[in-house]
Amino acid sequence: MVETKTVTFNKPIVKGSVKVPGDKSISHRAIMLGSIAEGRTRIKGFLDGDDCLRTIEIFKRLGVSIERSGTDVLITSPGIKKWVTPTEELYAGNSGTTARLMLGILSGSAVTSTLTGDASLSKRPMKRVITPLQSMGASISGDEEGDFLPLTIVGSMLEGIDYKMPVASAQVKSAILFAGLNAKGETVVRESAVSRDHTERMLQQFGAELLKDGNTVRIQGGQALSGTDVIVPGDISSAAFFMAAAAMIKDSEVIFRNVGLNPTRTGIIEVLRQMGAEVEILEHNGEKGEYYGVVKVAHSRLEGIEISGDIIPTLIDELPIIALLATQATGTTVIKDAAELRVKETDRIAAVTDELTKLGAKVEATEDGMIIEGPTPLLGGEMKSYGDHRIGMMAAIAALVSVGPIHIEDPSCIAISYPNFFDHLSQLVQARSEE
Ligand code: SPQ
Repeated sequence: MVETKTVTFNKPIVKGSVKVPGDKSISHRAIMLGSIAEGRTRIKGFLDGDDCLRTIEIFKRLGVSIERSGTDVLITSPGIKKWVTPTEELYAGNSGTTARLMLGILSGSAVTSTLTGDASLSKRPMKRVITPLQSMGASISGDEEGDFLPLTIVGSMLEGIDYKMPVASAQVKSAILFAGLNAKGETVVRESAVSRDHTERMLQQFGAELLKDGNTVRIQGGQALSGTDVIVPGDISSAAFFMAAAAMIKDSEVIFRNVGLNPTRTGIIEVLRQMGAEVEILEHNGEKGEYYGVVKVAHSRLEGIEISGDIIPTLIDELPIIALLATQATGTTVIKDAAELRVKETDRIAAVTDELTKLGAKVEATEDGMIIEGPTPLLGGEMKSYGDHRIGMMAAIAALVSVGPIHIEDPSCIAISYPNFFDHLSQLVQARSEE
């Protein structure tokens, strides 16, 4: 039987401060690079969510020693050249990042392995990664189409390529860079718009040399990495749910401590400001590696805006919660150039449109986005998560502005990126004193 969680509030305000868990994208990459590198890597602030734990299990099967104590991780690796051939399949669970980046890493390793995933991940396209990897000489085989997991990868000697990416995707870019690290010669990746650059930053932290020039990244193959220390800042994609709550609920104000401020991820801050919310960066830290800081978000009157073009990759995972926010803003919000949403853990354009429409919101799905008219009062009711953490969290935040309770079907998926989400939700919500 599918679990249901009822979330209900009576005229709430959100107030206080919160330290969201570690960044999911950075946590994956820290485990990956710590395992590719020879020696010891210590990670602090690791996200102990389901997806990142899958990445750890995969490297353990490849012979890497990984000890975890909460959000501290110690990796001791013999280096990619000395990994052992796994005796079991490598299971990526629900994690697209694990699957796609592992394809790039395993292609240039010395082991043969089979990568599998859950039902949702087995429907997500892998060809976008397989095509460039095969042109580097990778041996990847699967079903007839070769687009979906399970896939078998025979580690091979790869050749560098010069690749122009058809979609702005950090997963595709990272898979090629990881393969390029173990290929002969130079690998060049050209993006149409800059996607999150955590792989580039962390490769440099582990001692690799790479050149970044606008939307182009170049890496020389054959560079050996050595273990290092990595500090993972809080995930701005997780913070975004409470940022949106603070922005849309009258009298609310939330301070986010230690939240990641990498400029390839801060599109949500720009959108909140453009819509009229009060956003203040109280502290900005970090020189090398990742930026992080303290951010305050407070309510103000919100207006609909257009969100399209180069900003999309910097807030792609925030679009479900931005859609909910737009239902509470005055006027029309248009989201364009976001067709990628259709190939996430679920079709997020269809899921957001269907679930918000059920509550009485005016949301129209388009091929590459959504058009939302606001403000509309939201009713309570049943909302499906579709096993997608971002849709599950959007549903819980909808309960803050709906007149009746929200019953979330299958809320457990939220643990993929935010295991203590409901604790933080109840800590931040306060009852409004009678006016
Ligand atoms: O790992 P997964 O399942 O693909 O995670 C998602 C998410 O919402 O958490 C997408 F469904 O984030 C991706 C993101 O959309 C994580 C990611 C990364 O770490 O490199 C990059 C983005 O995907 P893409 O396809 O644009 O590269």
